[in-house]
Amino acid sequence: MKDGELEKKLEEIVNSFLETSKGENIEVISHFDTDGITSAAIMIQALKRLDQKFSLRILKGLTKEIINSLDKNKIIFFLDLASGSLKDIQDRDLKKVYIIDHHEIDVEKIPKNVEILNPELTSKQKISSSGLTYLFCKKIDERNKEFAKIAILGMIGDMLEKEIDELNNGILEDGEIQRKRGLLIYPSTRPLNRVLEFSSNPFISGVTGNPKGVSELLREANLNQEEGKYKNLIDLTEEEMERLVTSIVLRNPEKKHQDLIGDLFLIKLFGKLEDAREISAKINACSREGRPEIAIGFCLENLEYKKKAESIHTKYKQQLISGIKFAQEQKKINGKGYIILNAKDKIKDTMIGTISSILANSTTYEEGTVIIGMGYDGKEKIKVSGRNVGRNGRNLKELLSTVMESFNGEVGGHHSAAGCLVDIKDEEEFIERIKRELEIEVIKIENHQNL
Ligand SMILES: [Mn+2]
Repeated sequence: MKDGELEKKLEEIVNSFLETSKGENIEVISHFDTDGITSAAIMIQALKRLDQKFSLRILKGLTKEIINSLDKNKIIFFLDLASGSLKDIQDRDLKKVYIIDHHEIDVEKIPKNVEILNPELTSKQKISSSGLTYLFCKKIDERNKEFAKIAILGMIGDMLEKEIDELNNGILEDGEIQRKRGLLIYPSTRPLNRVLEFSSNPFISGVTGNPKGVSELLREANLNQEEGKYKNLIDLTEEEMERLVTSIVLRNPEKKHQDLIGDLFLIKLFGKLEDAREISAKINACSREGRPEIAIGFCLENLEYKKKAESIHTKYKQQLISGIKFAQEQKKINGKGYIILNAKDKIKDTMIGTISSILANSTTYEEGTVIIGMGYDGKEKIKVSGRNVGRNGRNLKELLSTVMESFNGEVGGHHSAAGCLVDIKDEEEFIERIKRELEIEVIKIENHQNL
């Protein structure tokens, strides 16, 4: 590893942990996305190997209330979260806390009793929590090398796969991962027609969710069935791959050729080579459906959980495709520089953020357009997701915060992707307020350009 400082910290924290944890109860608390799930899966297997007593909790987010309910007699091990909650952790005065994370840190001084492994403190190197957890566990016991492939899934889940080489610590070799250049559509291990039909990222107009469109595209690319079956993406020759990419670019003129091509990673799971992006999406789907324990069991290569994870993922993909179709056909509020899609109960609240992102990534709207998606949560709230088309756009976190001053609810997210929860009773008023705000913004930008 290049970064000596991070390496030193790693050594320190491993030694501290081994000394402090013997015979103690450990509570592992991790984040519910793919990076958090894979971090937890690696950690609990390493703890089992140490014969360590532990419990595991997976959270959507870490709140002050949760921190204040933590057991003061346990050693708490946070993964992929907690860097932004150090103040609250200090106030709780816990026995001993370990944190492995890569998010921003909220205090200048690390509280006593807290040991933290986070590149933000040292090299600022881009690495997932799963990668850090892997390095931690490998330092504890060389045999934990077997979890390298799980660490790769977390890198991919956090879209850090371009940094894998930077890690330079043999993580790909450790995990016996195969890499191949190709079209970034997954799963590359399944027949082409199926993969294209369910491709949401990239979203291919006229092809995603449309079997007839899929056949047309494949015919155009001169890719034909062999013995009644299309080839798997991974098995295409370079030339065939090239023709396929060209046909896709023709349908999405704004997508650049190089954005569609990248590294495909194949990992061996349950004794079979699988596309790492597909596995990562599967883990994510389980968590988003509120079943993180299935995602964990799947990462531990438990066959029973594999079946459950697959059925959740299949359902999730179908919902996603029908959500996309709905979003395309549904009448939207079309303002100047913005689109509001109020899906009501037609798109689930857990799906509305993803669908808004897909709309923002499709080539339907001009750069700078704001996409606002709204979906009911089945209780009394509406989940609102804001996304910018392209890299330049308005600050959506600020925009939603301004609108939400008139309602009750918190805003989360950042510049180009933000969201909030609104009471259903405020639906109409919220739409009016946000329209007004979006229009003011346009006027401001236009004035600015006139100057
Ligand atoms: Mn992460």
